[in-house]
Amino acid sequence: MNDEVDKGDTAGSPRLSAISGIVAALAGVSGAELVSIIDTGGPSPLSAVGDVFIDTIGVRVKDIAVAIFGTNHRTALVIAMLLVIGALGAGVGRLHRRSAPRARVAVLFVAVLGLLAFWSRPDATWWVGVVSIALGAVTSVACLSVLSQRSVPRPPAGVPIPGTGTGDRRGFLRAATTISLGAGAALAVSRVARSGDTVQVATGTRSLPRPGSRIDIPSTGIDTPGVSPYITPTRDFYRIDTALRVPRVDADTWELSVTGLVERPFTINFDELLEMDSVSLPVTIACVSNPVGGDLVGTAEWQGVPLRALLDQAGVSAEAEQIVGRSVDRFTAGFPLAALDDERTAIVAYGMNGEFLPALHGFPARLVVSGLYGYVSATKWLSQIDLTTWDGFDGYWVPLGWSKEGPVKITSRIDTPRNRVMRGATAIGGVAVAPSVGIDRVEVQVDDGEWRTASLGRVAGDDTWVQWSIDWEATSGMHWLRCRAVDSDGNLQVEEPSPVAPDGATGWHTVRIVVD
Ligand SMILES: Nc1nc2c(c(=O)[nH]1)N[C@H]1C(S)=C(S)[C@@H](COP(=O)(O)O)O[C@H]1N2
Ligand SMILES: [Mo]
Repeated sequence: MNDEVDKGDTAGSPRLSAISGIVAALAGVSGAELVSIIDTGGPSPLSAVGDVFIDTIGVRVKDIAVAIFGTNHRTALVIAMLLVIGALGAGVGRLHRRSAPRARVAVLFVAVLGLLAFWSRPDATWWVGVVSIALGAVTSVACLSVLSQRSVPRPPAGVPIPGTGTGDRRGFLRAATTISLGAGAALAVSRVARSGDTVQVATGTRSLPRPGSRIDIPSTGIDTPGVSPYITPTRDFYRIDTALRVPRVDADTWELSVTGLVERPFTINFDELLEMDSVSLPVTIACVSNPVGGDLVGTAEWQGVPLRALLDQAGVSAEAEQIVGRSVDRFTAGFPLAALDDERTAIVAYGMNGEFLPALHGFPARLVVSGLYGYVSATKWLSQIDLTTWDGFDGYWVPLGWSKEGPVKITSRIDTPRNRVMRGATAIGGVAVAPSVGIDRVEVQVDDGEWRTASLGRVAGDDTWVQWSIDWEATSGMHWLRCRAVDSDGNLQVEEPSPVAPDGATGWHTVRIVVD
């Protein structure tokens, strides 16, 4: 079992060298991540590299990630980065086996690249990058030499001493495990130190103003267990964005400007926005990446200023055709000005479910537009509303192959049952979405049976999804349940399945249920 170690190879086996390299790389990266928390307001080395990747080569990240992971491209990116770090580490480890100085040069090279990425971030403090990445590199080199010492078997001194190889392997394993655990702990600490970024926001002494008009949340009358609540609690609300690190915007210095094809461009600060007449109402928003039956959709009670009011204040020019939202993190999303013609709900929101927006959902302000997918409309960390012609600008996702217009498609989802139920009287239930139009009815089919019409919950208006439920006398065995919705204009949800790209998935949600 000690074949490799005992081959008389004085430099340790290639496999152990590669492992040493991977462990040393992880130690270096987590060391750098840990040190960088001296400035939680700035980037971490890993997030900086990820951001650079997204800004430059990562143009297809969303497509790839949707293909591999379904929806979450940030997870995909982090996993990809870890794989790359591991591969680089393995390479450096093997290089170290032949030449320790060369391995050190390789580490230095990677560190310099990391530093350049770090410095390229607008909110980076230059010396934090130097200190954290230098310490990370030193950690990595130190771990490399510790591990390589332990991966070299003692030279056979005439008579092989039984167990020697094992002892070496044990020493190596112990060191590698200790370092890996330390690296894991360092990563965990740095994540915790930065986790405040994702929820806390400094709202100063401000409190949410009283909305000038409010649409109250009805009691929907659907209490079927397992059906999604009408209002999605903020902590359960889906999150999609390209931000590896959630922008932390200072409410005291934040400004929103309305620019472009307007007669009177202007800029307001947070307090001025809060002073404007506001509305509060529930609106469902959805992600274009939501697969059939998926949960990248939610309904919150949004409070904010109608986009119309801000546009009227600026005086939209006749040539304007597109409203582009720009974010402090350079994300952009654009939709037709004509989308507002039918009094569609479109607000610059600063409140979500009775509180200021959490950082994750766009503090201090974001756009919420009923009936348009988030990628063309729902700009978080909003800093600018820019009016242009339709051809004058393409939002972030458009050049990446996503449709320029993104109306939300009619969808319906079975929330319950999802796997097994007991035989007898039960209920099938879920939600259906056609925001800004509204749902007329939801129909349910069991196996090849008749389509039956479900009862619908009460809604606050056409801007939200609707809960639905229908009784079912479940008989033993396996069953297929399907649902489909019809919107208030009489359009039936599309049966033909299509993928999320380029403009949203279609197909009737079907679940297989085992009845005991
Ligand atoms: N600044 C910024 N805003 C953004 C995005 C983004 O990547 N960056 N993603 C959009 C997309 S694709 C969606 S679906 C919604 C999601 O909003 P939520 O995370 O609050 O659910 O935000 C939109 N606003
Ligand atoms: Mo999205």
